[in-house]
Amino acid sequence: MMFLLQLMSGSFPAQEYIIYGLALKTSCYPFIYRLSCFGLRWKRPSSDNFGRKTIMNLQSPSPKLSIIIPCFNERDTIEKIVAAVRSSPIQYKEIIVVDDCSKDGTRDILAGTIAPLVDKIIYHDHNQGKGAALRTGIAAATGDIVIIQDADLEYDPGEYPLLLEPFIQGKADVVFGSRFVGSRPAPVAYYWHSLGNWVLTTLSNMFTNINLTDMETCYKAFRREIIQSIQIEENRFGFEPEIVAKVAKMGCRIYEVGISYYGRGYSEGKKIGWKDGFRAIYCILKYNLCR
Ligand SMILES: Nc1nc2c(ncn2[C@@H]2O[C@H](COP(=O)(O)OP(=O)(O)O)[C@@H](O)[C@H]2O)c(=O)[nH]1
Ligand SMILES: [Mg+2]
Repeated sequence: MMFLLQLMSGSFPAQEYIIYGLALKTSCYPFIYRLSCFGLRWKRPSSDNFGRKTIMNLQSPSPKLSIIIPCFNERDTIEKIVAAVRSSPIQYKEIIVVDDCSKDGTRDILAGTIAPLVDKIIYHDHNQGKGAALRTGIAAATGDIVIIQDADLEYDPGEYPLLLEPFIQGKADVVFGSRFVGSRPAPVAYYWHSLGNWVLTTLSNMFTNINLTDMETCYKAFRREIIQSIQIEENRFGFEPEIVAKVAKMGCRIYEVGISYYGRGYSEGKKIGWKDGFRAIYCILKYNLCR
């Protein structure tokens, strides 16, 4: 209001302000330029980096979905999650379980009741981490779309159609399921986990220049040729920021859809911990600035 009154009365030194503004803008340019040289991306992700042919293929109403289940000591949930994946409303699917040298009896369950229900079970001979298990599983995938499905019961395979929709419409190369958008009923989650996730997502967004709401989500789906063209370097949970940085750098068309989340506690087998949070920060810096 003061600004308008001053302007109307002629007492507002408009020219001076414009000159100050221009000077400030000009002096900022070298700083912004230096930041962009340092690896930050200021341009919008492009949509033309991938061939029209593959985009056309995915306009099929029933693409084949490869579901990769990394699994480590999940004897209480592995049968339930495989049953839920089996009965998810997707016509063509391939289920690949990668066991990362479980020691709690999960291997016996996999070899017994699970084997007839899935397409492949791959066994690691020593424990390497979720990222390493995904590297193995993704290399074996043959579907049009690849999705990651944890072996716990935190995410609902009944929601795969939500994640597939942007692919089927030919709009997306990568789709993330976000636990923080949408209006579906959801049980409350740990506050400190949510806050940690927000910090990591925000930091990742600052470097990738894409506005995700849930960088750490398990539900990440990709066109197969995209995820198979990426060399996954992180063996553990650093996979999440690594893959986000890499698909952002590739200029993939990334979509987010709201999904449900039924978080589990450490007493129920949760393995990700605070050390993984520090590793995530390191990975955000490494894969955005140093590549
Ligand atoms: N292959 C493999 N999977 C793991 C390992 N640690 C955890 N996982 C799997 O990664 C998934 C996510 O683990 P979780 O502790 O629930 O972490 P969050 O869901 O990301 O919070 C589950 O399917 C675990 O079985 C590991 O060392 N190797
Ligand atoms: Mg989990």
